[in-house]
Amino acid sequence: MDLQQLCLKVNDIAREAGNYIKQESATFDRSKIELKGFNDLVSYVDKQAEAQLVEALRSLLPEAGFITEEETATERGEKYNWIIDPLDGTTNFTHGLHHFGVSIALMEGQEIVLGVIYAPMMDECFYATKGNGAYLNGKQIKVSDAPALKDSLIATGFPYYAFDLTQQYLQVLGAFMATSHGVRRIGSAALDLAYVAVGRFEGFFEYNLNAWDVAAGVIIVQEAGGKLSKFTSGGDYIFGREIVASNTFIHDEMLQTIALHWKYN
Ligand code: 2AM
Ligand code: CA
Repeated sequence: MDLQQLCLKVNDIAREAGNYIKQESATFDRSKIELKGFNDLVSYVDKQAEAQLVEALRSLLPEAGFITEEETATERGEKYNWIIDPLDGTTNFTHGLHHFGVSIALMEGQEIVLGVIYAPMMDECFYATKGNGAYLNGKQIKVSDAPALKDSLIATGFPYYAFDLTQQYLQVLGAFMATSHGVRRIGSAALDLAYVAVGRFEGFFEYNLNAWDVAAGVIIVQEAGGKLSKFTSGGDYIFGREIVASNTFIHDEMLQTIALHWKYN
């Protein structure tokens, strides 16, 4: 299979789902929100977009299985699995904010080999395949070359459940505020990672994430020259529920800043 050709087809599939979400955003009202759990929002738009993606990806690569946020498809593939978040940034979407996107990754064995993130309101499609670089709308992208945390803009996500860790999270946040250009919280982990890849942010950290929030972003950051880990170095940052992404140069400083206040029980 030619991964790069496959990736261009996945670009089209992500754009199609993204355009559906964009179209729905014009008329969406909040009475259509359903709750999957506390603070866990979903709507018919998430579900419909996911159903479209699953159908299109299934005909593209019939032997692949699925790990998806809305669980439209749950069968696992022997070699290949798609990891999909049809709408990352649902809270933004439901409030009329434009930062949301479609996130699609392909995992071969345990390794991500393809990632596509499409932000329909900005018409930005970020994508990468293993060993072939990272791209935004057809142009190759690279992480920022800022050498130090003091020259960096850092992205994060606030805790929205498991609030027992909020106090130590806020201490880490305070430490980044005091040592960087500033901290941003845009509400889509997939776009946070894409923005590290394209050099808008130098770093990103968040805990309590799912594989579908980060899988596509991970390979896009890697292929753009960035670095990934858990809050301590290494680890399974795809299924491990916490992630640090950086332009590489500030990675150690980020881990040191987190380690000042982050305690595991
Ligand atoms: P989602 O929109 O697909 O659920 C940002 O903090 C990340 O956490 C996003 O990728 C978002 O993915 C996820 N998330 C889930 N519920 C959230 C909530 N209530 N508030 C903020 N982020 C949430
Ligand atoms: Ca989602």
